[in-house]
Amino acid sequence: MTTLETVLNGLMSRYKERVPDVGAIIDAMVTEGIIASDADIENDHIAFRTLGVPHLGIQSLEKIFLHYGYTKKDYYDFPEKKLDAYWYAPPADKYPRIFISELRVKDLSRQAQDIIHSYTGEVTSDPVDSLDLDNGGAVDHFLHSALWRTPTVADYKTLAAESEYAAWVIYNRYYLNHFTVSVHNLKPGYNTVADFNAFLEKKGFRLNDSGGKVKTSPDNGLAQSSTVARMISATFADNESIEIAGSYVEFAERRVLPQFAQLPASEIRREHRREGFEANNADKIFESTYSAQTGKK
Ligand code: OOG
Ligand code: NI
Repeated sequence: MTTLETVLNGLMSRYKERVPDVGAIIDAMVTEGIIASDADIENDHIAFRTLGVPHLGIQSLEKIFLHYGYTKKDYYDFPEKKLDAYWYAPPADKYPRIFISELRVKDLSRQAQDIIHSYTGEVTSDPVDSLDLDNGGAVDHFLHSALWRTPTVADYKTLAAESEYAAWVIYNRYYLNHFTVSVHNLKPGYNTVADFNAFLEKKGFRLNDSGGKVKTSPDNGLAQSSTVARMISATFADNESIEIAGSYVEFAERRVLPQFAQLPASEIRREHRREGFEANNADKIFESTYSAQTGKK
């Protein structure tokens, strides 16, 4: 196994343990006869959230994946949510793309900034710089260990009132935010996001409906949907426990580009389909962990 595979497998196994919908969706796909096993699922991309503070944020986390051969691609701006994001193309088609976002902490209120800095101030140098990136076990451990003390419920709630993204990261850190089932190579009846959504809802999964259940790019090339993150019981400082949003699952359909429309289906590969992401789709997908979605009945 390559170092990258060790790191990706580690991310997926913790994520599966924490997000019951992952196993439940895979099981439903097997039962429905869509796939034979989870090995048949193409992972379109995985996503991380970060805080834009000294020594952390995108500039720190991205070093891990750049080291494994990922290439930094387009920038996306989310003015209302105060986020920056980039996507990264993998070194080979068998690996997922990566989407990393970052909160513009400087744009928050003084109070929210002070809360965030009281935690992230414990990090006094870039932790990725002292990691041996060729040691997959060490990187896996890093991605799943605390960089700052466990937050208090009060701080979590104050942050959530201003930025649900900030609250999510202060507790969940680099836990995988989602993985993404690529639907366009599945069998007919399931190979569009609209059809796959119908299957998911029939099986009882709840979809994020912010901006509609199917989010489509203006060029019509990229359609996405996502489940609503389930609430998980989280232990905070002083052993206080409350329910907070965990992670979710996303679904993506990358349509064949117009210039390749004449290619026979058997010749269609990744490079013939719509690449990258779409800020308007992403803006709504972020809300899969927001209370407006998780709190809906
Ligand atoms: C990421 C939301 C955006 C996409 O594919 O556009 C996204 C997040 O919730 O952190 O995943
Ligand atoms: Ni995504």
